[in-house]
Amino acid sequence: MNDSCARRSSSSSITISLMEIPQPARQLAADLRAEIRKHDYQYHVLDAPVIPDAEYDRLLLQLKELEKQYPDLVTPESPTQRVGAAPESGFKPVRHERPMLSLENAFDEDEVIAFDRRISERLGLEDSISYSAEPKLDGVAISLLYEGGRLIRAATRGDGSTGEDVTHNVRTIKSVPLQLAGSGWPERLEVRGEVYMPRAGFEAMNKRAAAAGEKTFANPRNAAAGSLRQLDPQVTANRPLDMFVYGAATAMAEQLPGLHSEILERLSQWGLKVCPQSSVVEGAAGCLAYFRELSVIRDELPYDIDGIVYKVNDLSLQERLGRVARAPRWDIAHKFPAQEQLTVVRAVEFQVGRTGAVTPVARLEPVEVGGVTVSNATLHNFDELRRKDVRVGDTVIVRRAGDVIPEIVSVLKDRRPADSQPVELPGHCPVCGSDVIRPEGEAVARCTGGLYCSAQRKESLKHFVSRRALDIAGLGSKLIDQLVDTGLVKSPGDLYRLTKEDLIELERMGQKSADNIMAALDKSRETTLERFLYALGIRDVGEATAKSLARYYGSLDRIIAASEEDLQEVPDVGPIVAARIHAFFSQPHNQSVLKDLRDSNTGIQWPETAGEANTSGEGPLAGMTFVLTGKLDAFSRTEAKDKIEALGGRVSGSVSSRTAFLVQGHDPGSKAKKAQKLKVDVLDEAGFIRLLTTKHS
Ligand code: D41
Repeated sequence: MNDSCARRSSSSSITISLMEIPQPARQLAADLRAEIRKHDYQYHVLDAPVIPDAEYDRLLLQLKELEKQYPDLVTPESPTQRVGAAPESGFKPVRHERPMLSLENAFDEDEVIAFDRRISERLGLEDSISYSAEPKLDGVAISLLYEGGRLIRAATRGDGSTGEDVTHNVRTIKSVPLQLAGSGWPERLEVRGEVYMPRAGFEAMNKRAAAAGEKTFANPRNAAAGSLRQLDPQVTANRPLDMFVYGAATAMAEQLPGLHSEILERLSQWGLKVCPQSSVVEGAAGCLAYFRELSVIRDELPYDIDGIVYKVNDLSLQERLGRVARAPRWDIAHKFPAQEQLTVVRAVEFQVGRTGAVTPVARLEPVEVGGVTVSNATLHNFDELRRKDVRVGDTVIVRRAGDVIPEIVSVLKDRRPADSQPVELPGHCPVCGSDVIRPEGEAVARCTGGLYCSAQRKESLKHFVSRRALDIAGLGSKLIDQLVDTGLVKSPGDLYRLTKEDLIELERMGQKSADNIMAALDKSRETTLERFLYALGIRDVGEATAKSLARYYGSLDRIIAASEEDLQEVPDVGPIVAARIHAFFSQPHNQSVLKDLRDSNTGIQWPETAGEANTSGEGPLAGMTFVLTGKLDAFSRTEAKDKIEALGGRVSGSVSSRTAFLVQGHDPGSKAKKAQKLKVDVLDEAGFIRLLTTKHS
């Protein structure tokens, strides 16, 4: 297509402006557009990009520059023109040239068989009928109008006769060609399809919205509809929309093939995106086999579908069948069992997980959702419970998708009992009675019971015995459950008081396994401080932090005695982790578990050392702690740290009264303020370099 012929809207004289644009520039613009269109098609329609994104961006930029230089070169179909201005008068009504018909539904196999039989009888055909079977996308039905291969209008279905003009928004969908590819399209072509939002894009978008405190969408369908209803196309352009087309119509029907499946193929050749799962099947049996096949892979598809549409493939047969009221006789939508159902909340309970996270769970009046009985639904965390405002007695919509835990989508507020009360977060753990705390700014509430809380105990024990902790081979997850359920083990110390006789009593436990476990327990008694610390399962104390703590203090008693401020001297321990460690050792329950592990005859031991904190290193900066903040010109953070350590000094992550110097670069953070408050000496970069060089010599 020659783009220079495409100018229709400019009021200036075409002859003059064409003369102003040198032929090579026009040619370059045409070439760039063809190239970009090809890559748009590869990327957005075929999902198979052939060039890196950066290369694509370069092509687009080149075209933009060219169009800036020669504004008359710009055409509405140029790939640079997807995002335009908002329509001044909102969404104008559009009368469809041919009504957008609706689909009849079939809810089970018998209805599909009856549909097929009706068609055969009506047509008086003995042979089985060929159908085009296509996934039924759960999105928004849209009509695209192409004139001379150019997209001139996009409209919603509306009531089927009149929809809304959403051209400005549909143009932003990259898989919708502004200009058809190839050749042979009818002069005026109407294409119909479904605009949808792929699940991954939907989830990412909702996550961002939730993080920004904005409204989230209940499902991809609502998100797609909401995105198309934006006045500002810039907003729509940032929404991950996509479109599959499923049909075409034109005044000159002879310009299109005679089979629906061939029309889909033709649309695909013209650069439109057709659902790749569409397939031609024979008779009712073929339809049902296809339906079962798709049911199996449904959850793996990147988009939501709510059923399968079967269409008589032969257009001349479609014609003979005609339609009833607003629905054709030649197609039917076979719906999947609903993924959402209404039910009533019996209770809201709180479950305690491994790290003490207290999670609200709704106990529901059992209801069948998509073939599975559901009686519990997660509410994720307390914020979510509050946002959805789920109360006991509420009628709610529950959704079950794939294997994920069913969740509550929303509450039907108008069915709420008059005396209902909002659910409160329990102040004490429902399992062990310890305080439940919910730090400001955190969504998760936690039981502070630690190793004492029986709900956390099993999981904590599993962590305690795990390979990177005390490494007690043979004590698997099932065994720990049994040991806790039988009451044989209540805390880690109990593990070391187990006898072979205790173990033999357990299910599926032979002599040999029991011997092996006893040996593994014995072996684990000789450990290291760092493994032991890690095994305690203190929140945010992973292997690396455990190692730092062990190396810095060298002894468990010194760690227990350390103040929050002291703990921040440990490399890589900031205020939050320091507070966690301190809180852990302050809990009476944890103290008694530790006392048990150390005092009674568990026999656990590890070598202790004086610890780096107490050994004055060698070198001119020995005993001095530095804190780095802001950006230095001459060194990276790591280089600065290496230099300090080479001279015997230490680098800490946070400022305390024990900090010798704060080294301050550009754009310092909150550490500078804290240093000022604590009257810690501050060195700028020049001062720091001077210190390094004078101490060095
Ligand atoms: O995927 C869909 N949602 C879908 C919708 C589809 N694959 N095919 C469809 N075919 C039609 C006819 C046969 C009437 C052209 C449809 C729809 N209609 C449709 N979508 C919304 C209303 C009607």
